[in-house]
Amino acid sequence: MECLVIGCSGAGKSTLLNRLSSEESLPNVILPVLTPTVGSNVKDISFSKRKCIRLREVSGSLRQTWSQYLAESKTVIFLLDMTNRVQLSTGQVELLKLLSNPEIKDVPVLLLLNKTRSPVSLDISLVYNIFNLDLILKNSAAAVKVLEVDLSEQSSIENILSWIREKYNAK
Ligand SMILES: Nc1nc2c(ncn2[C@@H]2O[C@H](COP(=O)(O)OP(=O)(O)O)[C@@H](O)[C@H]2O)c(=O)[nH]1
Ligand SMILES: [Mg+2]
Repeated sequence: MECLVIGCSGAGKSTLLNRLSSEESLPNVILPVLTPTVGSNVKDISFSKRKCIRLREVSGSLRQTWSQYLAESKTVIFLLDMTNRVQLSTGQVELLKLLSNPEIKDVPVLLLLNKTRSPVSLDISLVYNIFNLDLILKNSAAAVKVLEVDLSEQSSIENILSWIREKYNAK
């Protein structure tokens, strides 16, 4: 069962797929500038014992279709770009829609507050306040784990990987 990777355009979905599926170890890196994905994009991560998990990115421009992928998804990773003030309200609406969808009930969600190492990243507590994030999480039908990350950092990638391993029971 796939892991659905969603979030507004530029939030870091393709970067996440690339970082997680990379065969190399995961040092801190300078991230390349990517062109926006149009449509959907898949990458596989391999674990030992031939366990393979497919990550499916569906672009921000297709956000009306995100919910259609829930039936095939065992987990969801939702990214929010902490440097993009303009996009945050769209992100909030989409997150609310996702978490109030009846299909999300048995689907664990990983909410990534991304780009937190950027000098123009918003203050996390401010985002919690503006977003009413605690309330959103409290009322969510899905189990939501929140991580503050920066995809350039090895430690962030490792934290994301361990969440995936736990949910798929993969070593
Ligand atoms: N500083 C910083 N930049 C990031 C991070 N994640 C992604 N980016 C950059 O944000 C841009 C958009 O990322 P991309 O993965 O294409 O976003 P997508 O549209 O959600 O697939 C790219 O130039 C990435 O290098 C991050 O954690 N920190
Ligand atoms: Mg993309």
